[in-house]
Amino acid sequence: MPVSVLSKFSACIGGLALCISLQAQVYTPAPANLEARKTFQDNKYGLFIHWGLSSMLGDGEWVMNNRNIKVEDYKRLLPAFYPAQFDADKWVQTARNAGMKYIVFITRHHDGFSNWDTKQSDWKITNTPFKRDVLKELAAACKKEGIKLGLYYSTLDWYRDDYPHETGRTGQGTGRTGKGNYASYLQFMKNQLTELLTNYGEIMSIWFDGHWDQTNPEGAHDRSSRIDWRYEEIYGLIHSLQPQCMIGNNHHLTPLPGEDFQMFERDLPGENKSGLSFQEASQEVPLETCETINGAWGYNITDRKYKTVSQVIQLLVGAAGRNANLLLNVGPMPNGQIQPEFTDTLAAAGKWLEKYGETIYGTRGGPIAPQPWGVSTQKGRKIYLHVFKQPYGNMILLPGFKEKVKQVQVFINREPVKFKQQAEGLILQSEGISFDGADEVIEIELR
Ligand code: JFZ
Repeated sequence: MPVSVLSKFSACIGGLALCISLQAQVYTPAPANLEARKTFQDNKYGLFIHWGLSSMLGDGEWVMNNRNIKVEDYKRLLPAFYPAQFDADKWVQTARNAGMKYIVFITRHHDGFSNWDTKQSDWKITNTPFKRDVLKELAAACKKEGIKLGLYYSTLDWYRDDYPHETGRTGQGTGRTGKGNYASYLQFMKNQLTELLTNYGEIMSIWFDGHWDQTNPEGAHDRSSRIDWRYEEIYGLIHSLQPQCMIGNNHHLTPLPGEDFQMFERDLPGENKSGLSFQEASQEVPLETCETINGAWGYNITDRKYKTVSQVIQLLVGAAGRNANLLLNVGPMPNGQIQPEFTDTLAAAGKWLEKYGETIYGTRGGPIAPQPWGVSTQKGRKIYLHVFKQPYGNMILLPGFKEKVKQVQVFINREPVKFKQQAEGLILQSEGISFDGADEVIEIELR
C-alpha cells in the first residue's frame, strides 16, 4: 500500500477508536459532587492567586516563555526564592474581607514549579531557601476560616523534557533537547494529583489549564489536540480520590465528560472580548469567569491597570446575572504580600457585599436577560434588578414579564417603587431613585 493510503487508513481506524472511547465515557457525578456544585454556585465569588518563582521577575507568569529563558538559566531562581512576608492567614483574610468564599491557588504553572512538597520532582518550593510547604499552610488557613480551596494545575510544562514540547505552541525557547514522552509525563501528573488530593484535606476543585498548547490558536476552525491527553484517566483518578472535587479545564471547549464546571477567561459567559471565549455557555454545569484585578495574572511590577471598586462590583454582579461565579485574580509580590492597591479595592467591594450580599450569594441568574442598564438575579420569589446606570426616561421596562408581582422596593431602603403590569411587560417608575453607585438594586417580590 502506498504510504499516503496507509496513513489515511490508520487515521480512519484511529477516528473509529476515538468514537468508541468517547461513547464509552459516561460520567455520572457522585451525589457529593452535585451538592458541591450547588454550594459553589451559592458561593459566587472567589480569589485566584497566581504566584511562584516567576513572581520574582515582576513580568507576569509567562516570562519564561516570553523572554525565551532557558531552563538552565531559569533554575537560578530556585536558590533565590525567599518570600519573607508570606502569611497564609493574611491571604485568607484578604479573601474573607472581600466577601469571597473560596480561593484557587496555583499549585504548578507552566514553568513547572511545584508550590508544594511534591515527591515527584526537585523543582519545588521546599527546595528553595524558604523551605516551607506554602500549600500546607494555605490549606490549614482556609480550613480554619471556612474558605474552600481549589487548585490550579497546568497540564502544559515549559521545564520538563517528557512533556510533548515538540508539538507545543509555546515554550519552544526554553532550550529542551530531550524527547517528549506523554506516557511518562501523564504518570508524573497522576502522581502529583494523587499527592494534592491525599495530603491537603478536602479540595473544592482542580482547575486545569494548558490544553490549548496542543491545538491551533483560538478561533481556528480545527480545535483538535495534537496529543491524546487521556483526560478520562486523570478525571477518573481525581473523582475516585475525592468524588466531590469539581473538575474544570480551561480548554475553551464545551465541557468534556468528567468535568463539573465550565470556565471563561476574561469574559462573562456569552461575551468574547478577549478572543479566548468561543465556547457556548453550558446549561449543564456551573459557570465561572476568571478575571485579573489589574492587567496581569502573575505579579507584574509595572502594571497599573487597577480595576476600580465599581468595576469589580459590576464584574461580580455581571457574572451573577449570567448565572456565573467570579474568580478574581491577584498576583502577590515576590515577598509573599498582596499589594495594598489590590487589598484596598477588594475590601471596598467587600463592604458593598456586606450590604448587598443577599442579592448575590445563593442566587441564580434572573429571568431577565442582560440589558443595557444591568442584569437580574433571583432567589425564590425575589428577583433583584441590578441597575448599573440611570435608565433612560426614568422607567424600566421588563419586556414579556408575565408573573404576578406582589411588591417592588428599592432594596437598600425599602422605598416602594411604582409599577404597572401591562401586556408588553412590567414597567417600573425609576424617578426619585438615585443611581450614583456601582449598582442600585431593585427588589421585585412575586406573588
Ligand atoms: C491561561 C494561562 O496561560 C495564564 O497564565 C493564566 O493562568 C490564565 C488563568 O490561564 O491563559 C491562557 C489560556 C489560553 C491561551 C492563552 C492564555 N491561549 O489559548 O493562547
